[in-house]
Amino acid sequence: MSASDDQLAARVRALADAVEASAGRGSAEAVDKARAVVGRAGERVAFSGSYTVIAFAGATGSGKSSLFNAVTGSELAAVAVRRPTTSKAMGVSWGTELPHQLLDWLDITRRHLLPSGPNEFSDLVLLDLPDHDSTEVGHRLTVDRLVELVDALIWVVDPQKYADAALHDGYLKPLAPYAEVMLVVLNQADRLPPAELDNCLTDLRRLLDAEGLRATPIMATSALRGTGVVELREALARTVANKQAMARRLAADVGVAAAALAEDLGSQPVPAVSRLAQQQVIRVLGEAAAVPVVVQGVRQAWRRRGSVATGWPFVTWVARLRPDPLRRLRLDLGPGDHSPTEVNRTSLPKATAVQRARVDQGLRELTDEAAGGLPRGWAERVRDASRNNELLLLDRLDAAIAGADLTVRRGTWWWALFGVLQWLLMAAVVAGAGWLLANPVLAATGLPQLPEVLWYGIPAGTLLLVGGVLGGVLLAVLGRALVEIGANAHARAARRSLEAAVAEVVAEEVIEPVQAELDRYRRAREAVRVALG
Ligand SMILES: Nc1nc2c(ncn2[C@@H]2O[C@H](COP(=O)(O)OP(=O)(O)OP(=O)(O)O)[C@@H](O)[C@H]2O)c(=O)[nH]1
Ligand SMILES: [Mg+2]
Repeated sequence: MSASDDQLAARVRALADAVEASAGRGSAEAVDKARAVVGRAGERVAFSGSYTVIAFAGATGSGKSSLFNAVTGSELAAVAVRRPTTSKAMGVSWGTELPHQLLDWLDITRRHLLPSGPNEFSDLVLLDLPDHDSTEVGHRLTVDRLVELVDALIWVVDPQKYADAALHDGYLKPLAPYAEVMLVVLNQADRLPPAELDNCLTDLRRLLDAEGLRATPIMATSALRGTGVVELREALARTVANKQAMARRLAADVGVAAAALAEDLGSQPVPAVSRLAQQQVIRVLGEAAAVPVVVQGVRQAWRRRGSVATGWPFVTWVARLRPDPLRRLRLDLGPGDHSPTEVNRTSLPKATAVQRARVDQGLRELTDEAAGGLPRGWAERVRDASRNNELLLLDRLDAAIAGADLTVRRGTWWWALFGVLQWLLMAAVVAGAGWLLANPVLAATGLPQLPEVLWYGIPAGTLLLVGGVLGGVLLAVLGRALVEIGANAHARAARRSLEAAVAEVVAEEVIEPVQAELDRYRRAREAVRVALG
């Protein structure tokens, strides 16, 4: 295998990749054509890549069959004055065995093996085609089908019809990418005086050049007189010997298909999902999924639990009566608390219509950005990728939030310390009050008074009572302030972890599918670039 064969194989593979990536997204026509080229290339190489298939094509009566006979030195092709004469394609080959598989693939049923001899061409399958401008539709269909399959084409024209629009607009112009594997033969040269023949050839050359067929050689022949037949045989022999016709033809096929795909894919920069749009979606989804409610719940729960733990015991019983905000939202579960069979539903408020509309808009903005400038089929897929599971999205968010570790349950170590101090201070209050009440009670019952104990010049009972109350209240105030700081810190942490949970869901459900589609588009673009060669 030569380097150019390797390169062709790489281009065919790239075209196959582009087809695969574009399936269901790109223009169905361009994708189907490219797929057909990939299939054809594989088959053509498989069915005897060593042969070169060359066909005589042209208008009826131009002399295709006559030239075919002249070149092959046979009378196999029917030549006649009535038009059209050839109605079925015919193929010949030289040597000991016909390349039946190749001829089957070409669907040529009329086939002949020519004996080795002076007119022999090895590794050539030569075809005589029906006319392309026939009144018979079947003829044109045969020509169109085989024009797609053969490796090289010899267009036979005559002095009357060499400029016919049917040939130039219908075939030559659209086949410009195949200029290198075509040859135009002006037959019936014997009908023109030499000067006119030159004019005719000049005019033909000009026409072809204008049609992008500069690379297509022209020559004059007369099948009747045998003029130019030797040169035509030499041209055929060269084409066969250099073994490039098939590869060139396939390369041109790949180029044409890739160009159509490239046009369909466009050349604008591949869009991307911006951070801003992503953050916007995370924010509105977070709101719709009640993240602020949970954050506030965490703050309140911390506050409530902290003040119960550190507050003045005489009043904390009131706080105990208030419902716990997180428990009300059924969020007071550490990660270990989820039993696997239990559907982990929270009792968060459902998204309001306004919140849902914002989510919708956020998603739309994100996808508009990601689909911006993409061809329609691709843009639709990007939209599908991000929007096909909105309900699922909210459900997953709910579960993610319920699953987030809010770390409120555990409280903090100094709460216990404050709690112990509060109980000690309360004990002091009780002891002080008891002491102060004891003497009047003892006096009334006639029992001896307790001895007066002075601490810092103040009666101990008074000091215990007042100190206990003041200490308790001050400790409660201090605890309150510290709890508030903790509540805010925990609310912030909860917001972070909830937003991370939302971001993860957004990444999995929205960004990754959209990104996958954009990556696929990029892959298609890159593959087409390689296929273009
Ligand atoms: N004067 C002259 N007549 C030719 C030449 N080549 C072919 N003819 C005649 O032109 C007529 C048509 O020739 P064919 O070879 O049957 O033409 P064709 O292109 O195969 O035609 P279809 O099979 O109908 O498409 C026949 O009468 C040939 O004898 C030539 O070089 N000079
Ligand atoms: Mg014919």
